[in-house]
Amino acid sequence: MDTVRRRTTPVFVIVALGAVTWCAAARGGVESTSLDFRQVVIPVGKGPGAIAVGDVNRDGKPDVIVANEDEGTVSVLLGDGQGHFRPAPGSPFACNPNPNDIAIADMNGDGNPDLVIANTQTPYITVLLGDGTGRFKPATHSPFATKSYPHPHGVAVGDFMGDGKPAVVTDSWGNRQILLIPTDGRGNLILPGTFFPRTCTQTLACARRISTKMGTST
Ligand SMILES: [Ca+2]
Ligand SMILES: [Ca+2]
Repeated sequence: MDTVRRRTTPVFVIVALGAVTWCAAARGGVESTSLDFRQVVIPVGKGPGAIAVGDVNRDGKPDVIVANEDEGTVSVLLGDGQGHFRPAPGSPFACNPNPNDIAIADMNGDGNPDLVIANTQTPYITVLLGDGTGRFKPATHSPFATKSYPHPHGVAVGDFMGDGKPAVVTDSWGNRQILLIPTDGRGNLILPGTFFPRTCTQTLACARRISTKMGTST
């Protein structure tokens, strides 16, 4: 039976900032190192779980995306490159129930990073399109009802089809398969996608079989 992931606390994320100090004595060749860490606590939504890192506002500094599982939102925390974070305008953003995993990719080809979210305990994958400032809104047809069995848990994005468009992979845990879903390059998933055959043990063979089904070549 699948486990329902629920948390009541905490409602923050912790970032540990560290520095390593290396010392060498002038005499005797004694060497030592010390570690200096400080903790930064950042409030987010209820039931924080999956975390992803990407530069969503395109300022060259990494930002943090947190899935708030118990309230169906994602918190977007913009980093200043010095270990400090502030919520993006409009954060947190609604992303449907039980966000369990996050992938960051440009789903509509506008150069701005977007979010792809697996909504576990539901059949859905949610796509939120970014405007390059840290704000997000749902893609036109989001959320997308997949055939994952019993439901998605994890999600990743890549140009798996070699067509220049992002494709989404998610698990189908109940039948020991992976589901590959192409997109239209405008932020929308093209369903139902194709399952990796459970009998397929060689990656290249799998890719060829999937490409044949989808009418593309490897
Ligand atoms: Ca940034
Ligand atoms: Ca985009």
